[in-house]
Amino acid sequence: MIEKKLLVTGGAGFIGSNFIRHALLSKDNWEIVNLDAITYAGNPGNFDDLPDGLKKRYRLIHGNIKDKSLLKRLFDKEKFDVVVHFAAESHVDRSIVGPSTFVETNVFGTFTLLEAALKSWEQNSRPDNFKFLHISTDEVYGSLGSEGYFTEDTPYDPSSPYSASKAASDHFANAFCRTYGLPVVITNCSNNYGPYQFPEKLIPLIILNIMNEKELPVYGDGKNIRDWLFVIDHCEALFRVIDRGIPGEQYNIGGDAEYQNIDIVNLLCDIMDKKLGRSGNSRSRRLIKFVTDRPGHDRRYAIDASKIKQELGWEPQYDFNDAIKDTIDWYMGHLEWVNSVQSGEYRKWIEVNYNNR
Ligand code: NAD
Ligand code: TDX
Repeated sequence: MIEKKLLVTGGAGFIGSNFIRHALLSKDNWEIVNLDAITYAGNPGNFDDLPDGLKKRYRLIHGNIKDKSLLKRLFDKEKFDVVVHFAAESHVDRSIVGPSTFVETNVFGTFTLLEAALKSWEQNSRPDNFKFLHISTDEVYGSLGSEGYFTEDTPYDPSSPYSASKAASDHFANAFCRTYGLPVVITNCSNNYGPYQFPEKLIPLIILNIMNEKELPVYGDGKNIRDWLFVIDHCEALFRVIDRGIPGEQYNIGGDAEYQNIDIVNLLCDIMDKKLGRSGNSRSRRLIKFVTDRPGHDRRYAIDASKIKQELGWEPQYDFNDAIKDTIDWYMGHLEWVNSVQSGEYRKWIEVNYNNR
């Protein structure tokens, strides 16, 4: 019997499709409707290999979170228990080249979705079990120096148009909770890695460039630090928040796995060289190229995840050194997926972002 009906937005993207896949496999009483605009980052085929039995509890609706009348029809027809809002423009470099879509999708889109959810929640007599889960990022907190961690009380201080748009959407999500009582929970997660990540992001980009013996672009001095979390650990944290998260609360999620970018790139080179039989002069480290830094590049992110650990009992299960090897294997074993996402649009982006660095 279906116990929860979820509206997942952006479920054809990296984290959303891992979330849906993991939910269909491990929560047999959840039904999922995926609303996704299928931008360059969305791949409806990410679920093709799932057994038909699981896919009976899944539907894709190709549509935009900015489409007010579509949202009204959807919320009127379906009685969702939970909204999990992933849909966003998510790449910092793209937000530097073209910030306006980030405002449109991340700010206006989130606002439109919040309004539709609020109307539906009120029309259905404000059901107690309803929850709106807004997926945000640690980037809203800005940059850390060499010490300290982001807690839920760290003031927002976004640096890029991407993080500014996510911060604005978090403020609207909070405001809908405080002003109208909509049961909103916000999560702020650190950098994810794993299967199905669009190869504009550091880890899949470097894996594919190593495979194809292309330059490995490292921004600035390569010493910027990110706190990496395997995507399934993020999904498990979100399951806890759906089950037990308190409306009005915010939860930081992170992997306690801080690495400098250059160390990640070196590690990927070394692991892959063993697989590809490269040594001596053909070692992949020869491909590393330090390029012009990203403007406004945050130096360090590091999450203090003690609140979600203590209050909701979540702990990351995947060790970075193991899960990064599985991630490499996934990309090397899914070249068809890789080819399908490296469309003309992708090649255009690589040219725009890297040609004059
Ligand atoms: P992604 O870019 O891989 O996927 C985004 C998805 O949203 C795509 O399927 C795209 O088609 C869809 N989408 C974009 N605009 C839309 C619109 N207007 N209407 C409907 N669908 C639309 O992103 P991701 O990396 O999976 O990130 C998902 C969420 O998690 C984002 O909100 C992001 O800010 C947040 N987040 C990401 C990370 C990370 O490391 N990737 C870390 C923390 C938080
Ligand atoms: O070619 C590159 N070279 C490079 O040195 C790219 C693409 C990135 N980098 C650096 C920039 C960052 O310091 O690597 C680090 C990671 O970069 P990204 O993969 O672009 O991620 P980041 O900017 O940290 O943001 C990611 O984590 C937080 C996601 O893209 C966001 O959606 C999420 O909110």
